[in-house]
Amino acid sequence: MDLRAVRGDITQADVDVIVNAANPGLLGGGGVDGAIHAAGGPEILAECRTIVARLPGGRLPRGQAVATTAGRLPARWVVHTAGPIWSATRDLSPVLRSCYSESLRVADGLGARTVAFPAISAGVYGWPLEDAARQAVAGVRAASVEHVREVRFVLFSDEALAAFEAALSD
Ligand code: AR6
Repeated sequence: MDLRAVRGDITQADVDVIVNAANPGLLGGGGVDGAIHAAGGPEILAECRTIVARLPGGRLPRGQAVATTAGRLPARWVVHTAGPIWSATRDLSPVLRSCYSESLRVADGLGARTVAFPAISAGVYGWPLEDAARQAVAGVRAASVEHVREVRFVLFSDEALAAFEAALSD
């Protein structure tokens, strides 16, 4: 797998799968989640509603991932994952790494060759950027895939890009 980091808006990424930093309710929100639903259109939310209705308790456990159509986006599918909320007292990093490895497992199962990730949990969920980047790279490297050949981290700021570039060169 080729791993790279770029600055950009993930809704515009020309890849097979974009990953959404969603929440367990899967019904949209702010940040990258809001941007994906706004750009992709109502088909994505409709599919999320169907999926969530079938999940135990109506929630996607944090660290797991599910796929929907990408609606009007250039990507073919959106894989939705719910990251952990940053905790200064509990180490939830296995859950954050799982977001990446599980999303890749789901994308690979669809036959995706190219996958774009945002910095999961590094916005509203408050995860410190440098560590979020390290966990992201570790989570991707831990995944075993058959089809995926490129993973692109699409970062929304120069600061996030620098953090991911540093994590990739470690
Ligand atoms: N493209 C790429 N990255 C983006 C974009 C974009 N268009 N927009 C924002 N980011 P966040 P979280 C970056 O808050 O921390 C939502 O309400 C952003 O700068 O979107 O996992 C969900 O519904 C940051 O670096 O996700 C959940 O409730 C990164 O994406 C909650 O927020 C992640 O920030 C999830 O919080």
